[in-house]
Amino acid sequence: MAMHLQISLVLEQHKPLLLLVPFQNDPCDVGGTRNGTCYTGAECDSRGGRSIGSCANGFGVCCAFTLQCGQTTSENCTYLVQSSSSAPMSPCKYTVCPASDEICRIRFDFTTFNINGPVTGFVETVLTMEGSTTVGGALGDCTTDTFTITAPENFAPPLICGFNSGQHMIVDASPGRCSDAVFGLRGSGTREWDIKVTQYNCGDEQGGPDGCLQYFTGTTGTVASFNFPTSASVLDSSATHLSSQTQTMCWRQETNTCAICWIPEILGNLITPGSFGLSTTSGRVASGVTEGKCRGDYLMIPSAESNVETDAANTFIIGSIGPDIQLSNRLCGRFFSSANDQDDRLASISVCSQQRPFRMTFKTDADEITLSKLPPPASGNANFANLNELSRVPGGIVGFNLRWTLQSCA
Ligand SMILES: [Ca+2]
Repeated sequence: MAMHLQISLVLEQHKPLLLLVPFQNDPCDVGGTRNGTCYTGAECDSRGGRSIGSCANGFGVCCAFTLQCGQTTSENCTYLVQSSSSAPMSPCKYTVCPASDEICRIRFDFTTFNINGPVTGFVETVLTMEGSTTVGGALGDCTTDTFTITAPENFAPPLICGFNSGQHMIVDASPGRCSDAVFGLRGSGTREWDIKVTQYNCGDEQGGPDGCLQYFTGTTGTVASFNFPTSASVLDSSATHLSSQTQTMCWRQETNTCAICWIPEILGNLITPGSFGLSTTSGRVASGVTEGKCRGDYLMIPSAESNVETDAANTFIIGSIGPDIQLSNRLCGRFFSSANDQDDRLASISVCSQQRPFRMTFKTDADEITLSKLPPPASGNANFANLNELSRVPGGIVGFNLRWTLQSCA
């Protein structure tokens, strides 16, 4: 970071004394919800920032930057803000350029993120509709509002829409190449967002490893697919994950941790939807599915294992892979489980991995599967979990919201 010299003139005993006070242009926090960068008052003004307090023992000002639609910044710690009380322009494009050639990662934290959502479905305990439907092609598509971030010379994040407060995205940066964060807004609706943009130097562990769209630290937390209603304690039947996603999530291996486990934040059952549901099943009943039968939408977890002898809260045994445990790399279906036995896939249990680095990738294709068997059989319904993602709770359109916990080494 550039060293800055603050020059102060002090009169002492009638002789002028030039006092040089060096300080770094470090991030500063003066309370409240905004952070800034420490600059001199004049420098903050010339850079288009706003002073929100003092720093460097009063020699600098904590300078906050808020970007408007259409503007460009190369300042670290910039906010993209749209209040719900005013109508945003569309498209609203913010251009974020690396603050220096040393920047490798740019992180966008969605403190608030509310735009129109995708086409949603409605999951029924047993869907009794007759005939086939073509709704599956549109489910999860962002047909009105969209948000994208470009990442020149690198993998771009997936296109998203809907509710994403609490989520974040990190892009890999290349020297001199700017990223465009673009809101495309069509039709009516109240939108609001408050996004903090932080830049990280190459090699700064806080920025997370290259290629990780999301990066988590600490020993426990939650992780969700985009547009998941994470603020709801009861899941609505119309919760629908987005189409065409590639979401790579990475975790820091904290000191003395040797495994990571995940379990749905809302467990759910055959009547009440839980916070996991991806695609169809291999059989007619709602169950967890693994490996090659997960083709359209799935979570990829290297060497995932479910220990059925332990309860949901989990007492995972590090370094032990029992004879009844298989290692899976893909999970999908209606319950979160990688258990070897089919009976142990009729409810969600914790899934753990001892493979490092700790990571998981969420993939979805362009469509949801909403077939029904023709003609309906005499039993009255033709829609099984293996044919229709809207039939049988938990549905296959849900996506995921999982609690994760790092496990201490033995
Ligand atoms: Ca799909």
